[in-house]
Amino acid sequence: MTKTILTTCPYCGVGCGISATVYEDQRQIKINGDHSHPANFGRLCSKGSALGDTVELKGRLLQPQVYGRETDWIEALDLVADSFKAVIKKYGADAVAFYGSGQLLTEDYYVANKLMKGFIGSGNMDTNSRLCMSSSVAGHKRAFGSDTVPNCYEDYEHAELIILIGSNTAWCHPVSFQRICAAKEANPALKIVVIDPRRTASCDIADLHLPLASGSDAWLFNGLLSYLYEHDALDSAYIEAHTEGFIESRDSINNVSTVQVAEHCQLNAEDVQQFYDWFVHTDKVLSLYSQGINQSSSGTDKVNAIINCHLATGKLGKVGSGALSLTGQPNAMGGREVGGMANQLAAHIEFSDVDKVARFWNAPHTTKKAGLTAVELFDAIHEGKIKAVWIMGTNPVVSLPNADKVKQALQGCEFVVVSDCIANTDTTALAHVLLPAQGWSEKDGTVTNSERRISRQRALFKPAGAAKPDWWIITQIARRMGFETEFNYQNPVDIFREHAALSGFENNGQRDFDISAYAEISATEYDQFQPTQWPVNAAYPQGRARMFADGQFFTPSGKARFIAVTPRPPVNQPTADYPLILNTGRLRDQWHTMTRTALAAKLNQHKPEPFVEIHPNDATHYGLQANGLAHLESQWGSMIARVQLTENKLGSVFVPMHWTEQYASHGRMGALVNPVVDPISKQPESKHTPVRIRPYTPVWQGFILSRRELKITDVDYWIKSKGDGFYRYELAGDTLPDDWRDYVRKNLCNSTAENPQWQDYQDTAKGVYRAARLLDEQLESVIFIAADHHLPERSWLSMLCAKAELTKAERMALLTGSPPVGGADVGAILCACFNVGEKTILAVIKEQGLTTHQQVGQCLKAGTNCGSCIPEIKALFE
Ligand SMILES: Nc1nc2c(c(=O)[nH]1)N[C@H]1C(S)=C(S)[C@@H](COP(=O)(O)OP(=O)(O)OC[C@H]3O[C@@H](n4cnc5c(=O)[nH]c(N)nc54)[C@H](O)[C@@H]3O)O[C@H]1N2
Ligand SMILES: Nc1nc2c(c(=O)[nH]1)N[C@H]1C(S)=C(S)[C@@H](COP(=O)(O)OP(=O)(O)OC[C@H]3O[C@@H](n4cnc5c(=O)[nH]c(N)nc54)[C@H](O)[C@@H]3O)O[C@H]1N2
Ligand code: SF4
Ligand SMILES: [Mo]
Repeated sequence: MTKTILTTCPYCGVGCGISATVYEDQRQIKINGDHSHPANFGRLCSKGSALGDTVELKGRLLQPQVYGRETDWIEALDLVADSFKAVIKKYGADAVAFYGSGQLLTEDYYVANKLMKGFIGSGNMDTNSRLCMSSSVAGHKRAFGSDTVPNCYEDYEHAELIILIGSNTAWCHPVSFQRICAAKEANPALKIVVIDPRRTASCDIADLHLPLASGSDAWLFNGLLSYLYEHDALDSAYIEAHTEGFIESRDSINNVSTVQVAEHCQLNAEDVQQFYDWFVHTDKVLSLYSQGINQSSSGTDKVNAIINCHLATGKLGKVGSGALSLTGQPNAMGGREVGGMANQLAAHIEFSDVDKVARFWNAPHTTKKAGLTAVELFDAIHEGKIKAVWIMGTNPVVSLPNADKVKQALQGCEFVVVSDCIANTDTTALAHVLLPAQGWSEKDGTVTNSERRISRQRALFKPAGAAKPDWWIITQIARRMGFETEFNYQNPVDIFREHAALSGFENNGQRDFDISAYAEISATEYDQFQPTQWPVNAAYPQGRARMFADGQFFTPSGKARFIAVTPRPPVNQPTADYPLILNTGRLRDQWHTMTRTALAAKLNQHKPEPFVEIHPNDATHYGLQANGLAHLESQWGSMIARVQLTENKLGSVFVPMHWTEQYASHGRMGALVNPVVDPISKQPESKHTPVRIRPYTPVWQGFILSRRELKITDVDYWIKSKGDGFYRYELAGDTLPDDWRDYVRKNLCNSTAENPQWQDYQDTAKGVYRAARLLDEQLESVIFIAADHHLPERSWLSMLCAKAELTKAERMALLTGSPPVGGADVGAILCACFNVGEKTILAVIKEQGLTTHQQVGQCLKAGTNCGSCIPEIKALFE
């Protein structure tokens, strides 16, 4: 029996609609893009397309646990409610905290915030959005008087100049990137500027890449404002009618020249000039920005420096023109709506209006003061001021800066509760109570994407094990804490109705977030909800695509505010001890701490191991070899990563944020990141930490490919990666085992009853050992050991692991690690959708004389589904 259900992707803030064909009996789904969804019109990226591979039950948290023991819901809920009550009674409400996530659904988030702020009466509800969007929120509020994203995705198709600022859209918002690529193909006059210290995949379509010095964006945009003024490019009528503070912000800038800007930002003056000229001479300019702007100790100022330029030219909230902060998480925007952040109340109500919320909720103890923000909150846990914490849908031991301190904080905390859908994460490892949450495909509710569009996530399967929806778990605790009537919801639509009603409560057009049209929504209407952009109220019953086109803002005067920005460099500058700048960010095929994407073999092929990108000259300077291992260290912590040489900026290295202790022994990069925050938004400076680097030279290196998952322990460095039908382990050791055969027997064979066929080969002088085990003609496992990183490619052997039977030639060639003559080695997989390797692509390019990625697509299908690999395919032509 199959059924087709429309739902929304649980990954990035593009918020793509999915049409899922569900095979309930087998717990399987077939994923397609939803052609009717206005965020993606049927397109999906590699991560969305691979969702079907992440719904397996292996590794799921399926039963509540208290102190390491499985139990039922009643014991777990009672324990959590009683423990929170006891702490509050003894130490006060501010001794407890919730730490939530932009991956909760709006309904979950709403009740968590209501419980903490309204009924426990503390502001200590913060969220991982603090690490993500808080600078944008603060910047919006300063400029517009409200946290409003003015523009919408349709503007991609109308813009004449698109500026990507600190955003690797190609990898992080791939479907938006595809829309921009299509817009450029349709209109070759559309110009794209990428502003990023790194050369990223997004630069592939750039007419101009400005590889500015890390953290120097405010200089660049202040320079632009000055240039607009000097070149008579202001929209004076707009400034006069719709803004305030222009003179102050212009005067604060002091007429910087493009040459000065270029010098400061370490850019080419002609390039800066070109960028400024395009801004001046283009009517429809769209700025898209993300974490290269937000994650900074002056992130809020940078957001305003960008918005200032749009206000000065009246290019805001108009068709094809404006500023659009790309939200990261699927429900980062929903979290802002419900007041998920410690300094915000529900429905975009400020603390100055707390009385409104308190009356609406009938909650006289609603907190009147903001709570602690993420970094402060975990510091307070570390200091013992917060004694009980409940973490929901986030993995702070990995993702917070100074993550070793976060780990210590939780280790020392009296009572740690974690709700997650995955059993083993670096954070669940430290919990006293684990609450199994339903994950995507089971839960039901709403999310809001980057363009303010509310969509439904719908349940596809019956709940797994004893897992419950987050809203249910939270309301059960609330009821046990004595708030039965206030949390008496039966299903998500009850909560959504209340959320909608609060948005309209005593609003009178004063607050941007107003979805009061849904205050009485019926269960059927909620079931059939069509993706809609807020506000949705009497004035805009069908929703509203763009805001502020009329020049009306939510400040007391109704005018937008210019903010005078004095650029500041990142707080911690490189020193002789820590001479390099560590930049961190995302990869195309992994989502954050990999708890879900690492389950999909397809998504692990692109980049299977934590790595550090470094310029070849820096690598030489620090004695590093390509593909060797490196030890990175900051004042706060350390890690080990594989060296990748790239045309990175000199003096700067890049490390992906994704690896955890579940998948790598030394890959948790959060340990290194400086815990410096923006004074206004309190967002951490995750893109800039001084570090040092040196080669890590173990005595041996090697890899194992095994059909069975292994438990590899006595080794100094390991990583684990799930492949298609096998597991891959990369290993390194500081001491040689006495006997490799013993080592192999211990680590690779877990049953003496097995009677495998062994082949092995040893060259002790060279430090080489290789062994392969066959079981019934199938390759069961291989191990390759060398004195350094010079080992055969994994791709051919990986392919053999997935084969039902090896040919004689393959068996003969096994221990060489290379295919027999005529056998195919596909190389590293570039196209995750169709499993096409680099070597295969290179071969057809050469054999058939191909010149475009479209031709490669015609031959091999590579790049024709999600398109995320197109930049890399194009790079092969060079
Ligand atoms: N594949 C994938 N997609 C994702 C996610 C994921 O985990 N994986 N996560 C989602 C989430 S929550 C978020 S927040 C978004 C983030 O989306 P992005 O912000 O696009 O992603 P990042 O890689 O964190 O950082 C973007 C770029 O900022 C650059 N940068 C660093 N310092 C500076 C600077 O000083 N100035 C400028 N201009 N740029 C700088 C980095 O080099 C990097 O290329 O992605 C979302 N999409
Ligand atoms: N150095 C550095 N640090 C960063 C960043 C960076 O660029 N550099 N980026 C920052 C940003 S922008 C972000 S958004 C954060 C992200 O960082 P995190 O939020 O820590 O990362 P995730 O892996 O998304 O964690 C989500 C957790 O929730 C679980 N989960 C999934 N669905 C559900 C659900 O429905 N209910 C519950 N209860 N649990 C669920 C997942 O299994 C996972 O354990 O990292 C931040 N940290
Ligand atoms: S772009 Fe990819 S990850 Fe983002 S919502 Fe769409 S399918 Fe999901
Ligand atoms: Mo994020």
